[in-house]
Amino acid sequence: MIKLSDYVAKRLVEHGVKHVFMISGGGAMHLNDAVGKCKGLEYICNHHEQAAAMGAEGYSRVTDKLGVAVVTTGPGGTNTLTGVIGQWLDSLPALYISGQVKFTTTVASCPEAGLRQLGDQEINIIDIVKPVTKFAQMLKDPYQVKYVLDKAIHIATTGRPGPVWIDIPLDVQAALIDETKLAAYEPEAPIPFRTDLKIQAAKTVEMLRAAKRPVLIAGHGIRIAGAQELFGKLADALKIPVLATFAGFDLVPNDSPWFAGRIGTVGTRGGNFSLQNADLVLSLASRNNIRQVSYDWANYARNAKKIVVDIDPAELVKPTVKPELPVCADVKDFMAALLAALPKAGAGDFSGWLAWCRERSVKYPVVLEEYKKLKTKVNPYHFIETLTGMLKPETSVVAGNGSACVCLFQAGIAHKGQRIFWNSGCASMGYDLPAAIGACFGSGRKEVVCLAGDGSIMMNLQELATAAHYKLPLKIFVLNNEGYISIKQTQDNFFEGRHVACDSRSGVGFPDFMKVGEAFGLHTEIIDNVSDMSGKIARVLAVKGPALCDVRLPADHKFMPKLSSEKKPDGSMVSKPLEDMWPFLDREDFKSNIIG
Ligand SMILES: Cc1ncc(C[n+]2csc(CCOP(=O)(O)OP(=O)(O)O)c2C)c(N)n1
Repeated sequence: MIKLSDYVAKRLVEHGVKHVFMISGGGAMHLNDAVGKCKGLEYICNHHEQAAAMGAEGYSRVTDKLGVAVVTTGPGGTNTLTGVIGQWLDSLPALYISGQVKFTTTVASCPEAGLRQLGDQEINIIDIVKPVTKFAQMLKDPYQVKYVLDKAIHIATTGRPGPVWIDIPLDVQAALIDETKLAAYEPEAPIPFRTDLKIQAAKTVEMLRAAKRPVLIAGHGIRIAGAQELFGKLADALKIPVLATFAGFDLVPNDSPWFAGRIGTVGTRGGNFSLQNADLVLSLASRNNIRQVSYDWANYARNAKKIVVDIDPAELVKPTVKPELPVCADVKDFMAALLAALPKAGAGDFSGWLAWCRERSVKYPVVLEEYKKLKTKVNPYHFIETLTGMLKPETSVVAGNGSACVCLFQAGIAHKGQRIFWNSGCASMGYDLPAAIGACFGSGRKEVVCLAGDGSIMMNLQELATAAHYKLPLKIFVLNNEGYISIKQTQDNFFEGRHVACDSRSGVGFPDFMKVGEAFGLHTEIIDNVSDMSGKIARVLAVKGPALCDVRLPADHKFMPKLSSEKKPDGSMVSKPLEDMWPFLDREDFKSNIIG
């Protein structure tokens, strides 16, 4: 006989799980004990369940494996929600195991009573997480433990991945079970796609041959499918411009001969000019979200026929982008079929078009010369280009919301094979530090660079203690613009510059980050001018353990270029198409970038 909690820990190891992000609690006491004594499992203690959830995500993003978090009843579960939602939206596999009060004191044991709570610190977590997980179940029958655990892990990691949740009452956690009598889970055979990939691939080749200006869009799903290498092969075979997406940023290294910019509302001019002049878009495993297609989605690649490949049929019939050729398939299978269908010489000679696209990025660089000449403080684009240019491919970069991800997406240098990521769909402040901690454990404690806004880091500041405790080689660069610049810009654009809840003058106070770093026992550095920026970055990177660098940015820097609405004289706002980014180009110059 074995205690159920010990079986759970053992089974996790059998599934290849090595790390568990965990915060202890009375409601999870048997689980905590089991994880703690299980050989082959290392538990990582965060200081907030949101951080544990985001840590599990960062871990999953660098390992391409399941992230696991164990939390307690009540707030232990509810604290994770923002992390869970991020994984739901960005399709990342994560398993949550929560402790629950004894079954006889759960509301679930007496649903007819209409109670809010029966047990101490009880909350019905399953009903709360159901809409944002692929599978969520309270384990009531101890003999179902293997079935439920195996099923949850299977569901989390197959198809379009996502988070799953198992809630285990205390009495079930403690139950003794006979391992030989456990119900087993046999995954159902996947429903075969009705899509005939040979036909779809042939159609794609036909459309490529008919095109003059095709582009390839690299979506985050390529990584989810484990198809990065195949994608590289496909790009080499097609020899057409490749555009990077917000969530798939690091799939296209800067030195790729096919790289033609980054697209979307905070993309680059080069990327968006290429997209908007295309006559064929082959979109691979990108969900074409609003940040990519803009609110003016009717004008998204308006002259292009669109082939959209997605594993989730719902993404192919949504109200925004309407593909001429929707392909519901695992992108890896589709790419293999396309490569097989493609003639040796590719689908045509697109070298002139490719050169045109690549020239746009040279003509309209993100990092302007004037940024490099600031007398005091540093410009975030200049800083990020310099920092990322100095990194080794094996250093992962994790960013939070705001300038950290926007400026990184626009100006960052991605090296081949490097992991650079943030959460796109949830875009929560507070993501950077805990996800970077998770990435550090996932990469075997390799160096991780964390880019955090001064606003964002405040939301999970307690995790500096986690970084310090585990002596992680984490290099935290706080992009300190004395407030929420993302919000300030919106208030400047839409509310005549009335600042509300975005900086110290409007209610948001900040600490001295050097002192904060010191208080947590981190090496600290400050970068407040360009003169020795590279030297100081190098110093931070050379630190063995965790370091915090306070990077002083102007308090009024702007995201540039950026898609903005135009305010008409009557006060109405008009959405601009993606190619017409702010600051608006001189009209003649603008027109010179529009073909036809
Ligand atoms: C949890 C959460 N609350 C609020 C927001 C709305 N929001 C988006 S960006 C931002 C400001 C972020 O400030 P900071 O991290 O300093 O980055 P900056 O915009 O200054 O670059 C806010 C408040 C959010 N994304 N997430």
